[in-house]
Amino acid sequence: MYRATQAELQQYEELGFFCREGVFSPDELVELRSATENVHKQVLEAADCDDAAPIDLIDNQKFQMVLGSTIKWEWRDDLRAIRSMEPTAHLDARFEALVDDPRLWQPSADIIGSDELSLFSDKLNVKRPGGAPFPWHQEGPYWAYGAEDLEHIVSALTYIDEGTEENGCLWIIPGSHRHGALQNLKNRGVLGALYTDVELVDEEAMAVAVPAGSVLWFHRDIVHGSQSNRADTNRRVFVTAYQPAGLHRWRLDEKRDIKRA
Ligand SMILES: O=C(O)CCC(=O)C(=O)O
Repeated sequence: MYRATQAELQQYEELGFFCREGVFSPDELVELRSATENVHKQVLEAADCDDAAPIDLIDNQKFQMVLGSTIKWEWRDDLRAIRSMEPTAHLDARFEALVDDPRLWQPSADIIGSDELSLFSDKLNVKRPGGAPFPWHQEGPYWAYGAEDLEHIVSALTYIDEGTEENGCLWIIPGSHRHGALQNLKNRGVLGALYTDVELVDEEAMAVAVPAGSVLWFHRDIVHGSQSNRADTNRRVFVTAYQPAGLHRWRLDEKRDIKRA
């Protein structure tokens, strides 16, 4: 019913992505925003507890394990906010249900070429006003450490808020997935190993400016990143990555097959 069309599959192959607008209704978005803020509140409260795990500083960026999730905190000290966290769905039933939503998994199944899927990862990107940029990178080289079937993983980004250039929407380099895993940045600390040297890419970058409720599917090797949020509103995205059924989740000793209605 929500199957990927031939035109979408062709665009995915040629450009490494496709987008559908109007997948989630305004009422559903109200619930997803409430789920996001519920998760954010739980994490802040747990991180404030005396027995919270210590913060790890990697290249001056703050990481912390909270409630079974790896939290990447905002760079700015005055902005006490999550920048990104993985996994997320276990902290709110509405995200858990989203993982099994056929509007996400059916087109993903068509891209992967398998109708039985499992969840590879689920991540929440919360970009508050003033939230930090995300350097150019590819998922593939990062996932290569631990994925059981790297070639068959696809990401689906659910836009809980609209993405605009002002609020730090995603930027992608269409067609860059065709290069496979690209050279990473040298002499840029530990995290530089995860960032792509875009000097070596000829294709032009484009901003993915889309309304709230859209879903973007993209290839693991497409080069992407984002700028800071210069707007006075949030830019929140939930990212699910799917893989064939029966495989372990990203860095978890657990499998989670997709439940078909
Ligand atoms: O949401 C963003 O700003 C970019 C995040 C990103 O690139 C990612 O989650 O892989």
